[in-house]
Amino acid sequence: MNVFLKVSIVVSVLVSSAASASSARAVSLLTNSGFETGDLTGWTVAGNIVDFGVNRDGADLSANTFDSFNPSFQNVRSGNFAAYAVVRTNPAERAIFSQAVTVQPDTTYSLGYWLSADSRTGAYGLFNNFGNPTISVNGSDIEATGPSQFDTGASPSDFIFVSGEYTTSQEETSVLVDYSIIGSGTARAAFSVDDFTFEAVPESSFMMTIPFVFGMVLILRRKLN
Ligand SMILES: [Ca+2]
Repeated sequence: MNVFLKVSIVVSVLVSSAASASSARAVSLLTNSGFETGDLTGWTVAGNIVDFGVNRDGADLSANTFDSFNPSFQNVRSGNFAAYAVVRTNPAERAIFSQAVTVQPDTTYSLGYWLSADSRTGAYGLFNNFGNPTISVNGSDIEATGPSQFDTGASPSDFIFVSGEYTTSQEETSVLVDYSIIGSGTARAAFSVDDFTFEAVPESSFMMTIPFVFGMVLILRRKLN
């Protein structure tokens, strides 16, 4: 085996192991993030809302929603359960799902939730159409992004992701996170929410492994020469 081939093999092994390390699934720091206890264990839900809770897929949510939207049902993205909230934008009725989270200082986290609506309406608007869902940490809003609108549907693939990022201070070891659900303009609609996230953004990106790989190549070349 020539020197070039040996170096190539070492590089490809290092690159593939680095790539698999950075793609490892991050762990959510939330309790009951997907509502698989079948209830709101771990969560505080506040806001001027008429109806919220946890259900299995397909449960009828039409009791407090606008007639034109009905029938409205619970949608579940993963597992057996998801939460729902009946809300509107004007007058504002927000459902605020909150948890205290233990964090590491000086660390960047990804915060988000999956949102869906299984009802008769074709689509709902978000972000400057009918309402802006927000995520806040210790009472201050962070910038949340997601699709500007989404289609209604009964499938797990009909959920859209609303998310933002937060970097803790040098001293921060605990934060209070509020995920606010809002939507549908002036009429009450039922929204399903599942798989809330609060997880560290991986630091070891592929780009950061490149200097390490080239350093190893230089060392190997010297040894092999
Ligand atoms: Ca779930």
